[in-house]
Amino acid sequence: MTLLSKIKPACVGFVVGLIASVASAQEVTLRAVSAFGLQTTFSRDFVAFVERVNELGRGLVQIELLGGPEVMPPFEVGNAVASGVVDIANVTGAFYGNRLPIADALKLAELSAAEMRENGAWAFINELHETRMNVHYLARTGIGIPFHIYLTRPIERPSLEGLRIRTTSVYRAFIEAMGGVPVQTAPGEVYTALERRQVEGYGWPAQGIFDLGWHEHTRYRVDPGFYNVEVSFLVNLDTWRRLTDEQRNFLTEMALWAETQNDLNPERNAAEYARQAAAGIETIAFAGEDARVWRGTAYEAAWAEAMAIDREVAERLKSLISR
Ligand code: 173
Repeated sequence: MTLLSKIKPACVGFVVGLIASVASAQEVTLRAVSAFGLQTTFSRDFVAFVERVNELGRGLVQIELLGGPEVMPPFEVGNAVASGVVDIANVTGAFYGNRLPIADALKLAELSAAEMRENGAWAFINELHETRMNVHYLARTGIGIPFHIYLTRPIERPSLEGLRIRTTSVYRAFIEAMGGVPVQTAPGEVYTALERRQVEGYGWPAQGIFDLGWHEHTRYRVDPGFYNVEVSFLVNLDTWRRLTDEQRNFLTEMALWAETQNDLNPERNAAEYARQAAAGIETIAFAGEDARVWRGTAYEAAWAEAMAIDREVAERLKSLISR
């Protein structure tokens, strides 16, 4: 053993102890980004969370929200929070498939956030994020909001044969199973893709199509919706470990508060559907067997994709997040 390797552990212990004691005495400021525009629907719960943290966390934890897609491309946000370029992020699994492909399957959850925390699903999801992506899984929002396919031309039956549909990993397997052609874009590119007629439709949740003006180019929404929106708060794991117990507990408490916002989603969905109807967007409402095929195919295609990504993890996830 060299002299250096003998003294190093002692030094590291001393320095770590020093940082921890400083941290306990000082307020820490976390740098945050959102994968969605700060003025738009899927940043709303995160912005409210940040405001609450900054109000109630004085002297303990503050969050500096740097911005949305104008400061970082949405598909880069996972890399940034995993590597510690930022400390905390508001992002969806579909945007960090490069880091943790199975995270896209979180859209298949049928339970409330509280139920998932209770039955071990949250612990498993957190373990996947901590061990495979170096992030702590802090909160899940979007539960209670289904996804839909929106179109510029009508369909008569549950088929997307020959249609180019804007996608992310959320809708890709479903669109393909329905005979459509998926075209991947970030949300910021949907308007232009519609305007230039590069796509005849797009996948998006029940809420938010007015945020970036897409209603101007949307004629139809297909019902029923499918899956459950998943937008989560991730904390860089090294940052998380450097915090004191008090800081971690406080952030967890704030995360639980953020998850109570999910209860507002049925009401928010209803308001959004009414607004779509008022804007002249017609509903193509499949019923009976057609509805069963539409929704059933969405779930079958997505679970098959999850099983192909990682069968063992997908099976366990399925048992934990299904009703
Ligand atoms: O961009 C998307 O359509 C997408 O994947 C998504 C996921 C969660 C919320 C909103 C959009």
